Amino acid sequence: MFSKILVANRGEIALRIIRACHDLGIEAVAVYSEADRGAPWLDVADQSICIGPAVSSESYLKIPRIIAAAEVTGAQAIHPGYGFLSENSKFAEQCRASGIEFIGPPVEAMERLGNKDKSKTVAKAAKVPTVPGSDGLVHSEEEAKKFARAVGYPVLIKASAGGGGRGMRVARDEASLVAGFAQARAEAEAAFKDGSVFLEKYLDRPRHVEVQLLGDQYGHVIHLFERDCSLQRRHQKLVEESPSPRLPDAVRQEMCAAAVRLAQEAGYYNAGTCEFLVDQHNRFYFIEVNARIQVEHPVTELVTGVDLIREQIRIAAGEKLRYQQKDIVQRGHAIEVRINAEDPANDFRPSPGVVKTWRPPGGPGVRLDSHVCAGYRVPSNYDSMVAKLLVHQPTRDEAFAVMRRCLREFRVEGIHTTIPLLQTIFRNEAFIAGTVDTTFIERELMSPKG
Ligand code: MV4
Repeated sequence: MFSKILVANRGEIALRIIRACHDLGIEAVAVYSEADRGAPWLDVADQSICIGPAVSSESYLKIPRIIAAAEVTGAQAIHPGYGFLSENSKFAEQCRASGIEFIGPPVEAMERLGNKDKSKTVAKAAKVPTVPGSDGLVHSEEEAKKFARAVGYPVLIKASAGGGGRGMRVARDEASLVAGFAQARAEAEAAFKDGSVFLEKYLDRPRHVEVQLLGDQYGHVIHLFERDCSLQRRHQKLVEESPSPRLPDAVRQEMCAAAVRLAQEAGYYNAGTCEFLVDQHNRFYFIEVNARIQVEHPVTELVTGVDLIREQIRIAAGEKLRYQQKDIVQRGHAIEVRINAEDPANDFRPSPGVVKTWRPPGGPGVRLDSHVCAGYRVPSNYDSMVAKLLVHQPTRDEAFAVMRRCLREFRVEGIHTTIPLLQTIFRNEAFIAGTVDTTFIERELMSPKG
């Protein structure tokens, strides 16, 4: 096992990883940018090193600085968290070249699954259902038209390197296909320096369900059931829960087994997530793999009792998986909400600044993952998430009741937060009934201009 790990991230996930290190008796080295100097999670680490200015490209994304920080502190491994360098295979490769263990999947699996059309090929090889599509990249307008005529409109143009909805266009007829094809390519080229796109049949009001995976370096892969992340706004998840409401158990079992097959096909190990879209007939289709730990991982930790960060570290150190599939059960119901420093009344404008009051909720079955305390200044340079609030209860109804109580109890002053929006969501009939899809927020909860 490692004796010292460098945490290449900030905020709540840095704190979460530092805590997991300490639980394993491992020292944790934190890195920080000038904007995060004096931040509260740095005190929890055993050591901290400044790696550059506020702008991420000069600090949290600067590979040579992070490797150098690991080298000078004698850290044997790096945990990348989520975002930043977490899915950068070049970073994983440079860790390997420097003799530092990257706490994540192997470089080869990252490359195999790193873009959407390649990962779809892997899915097909593993007999995992995929959305009917163009079977590879579409290079010309003519090819796009031919495909769309064959499968029928609407179709979705997707950037191969895409993420967060960027480089994605719905086309409902040939005119919008021609325009969307050019737009998607330009957007993907600008955002990812890779303008390649492919086409899929557009699914109407799908639900987003993802399967958590863990695999060791010896070919043993298990799933830890699913999370439903259908409640999103502009590709930002707001609420995640497990189990997925109204998902028939037979479909759940099939989807989880499919995710395991895909990971095995790709030679994947460590933690990862297989994302699916589920249509109104509960048919599921693979869309992409997230080759990292995700923001919403604690939902799975609550229902399964498995500490995913701890397992990531053990797996990276070469230990065998300590769970068999039969050991993993979904117990009760867990829900997570993301609390952002944004103003919902003002088009979700970021609301950085000093937190004057921070009085979080508590009680049985309540978990708060946050790096914030009273007096903390939320910087404007990074993601605006200030807390993840989770509840774990025997039933979904009880989880909702406790979440409503927690959202009422949570008092934050000095910055705006998304708490009022979350209060509205947890009073919404369709959400309570468990029938929401990925288009719900925009269709039902936002004013026409929102
Ligand atoms: C789709 C889709 C409908 N049909 N693919 C959005 C981001 C990317 N991860 C995949 N996405 C979608 N792919 C087909 N063929 C609808 C979406 C989608 C979506 C998916 C998951 C969560 C939220 C979403 C919001 C809008 C659209």
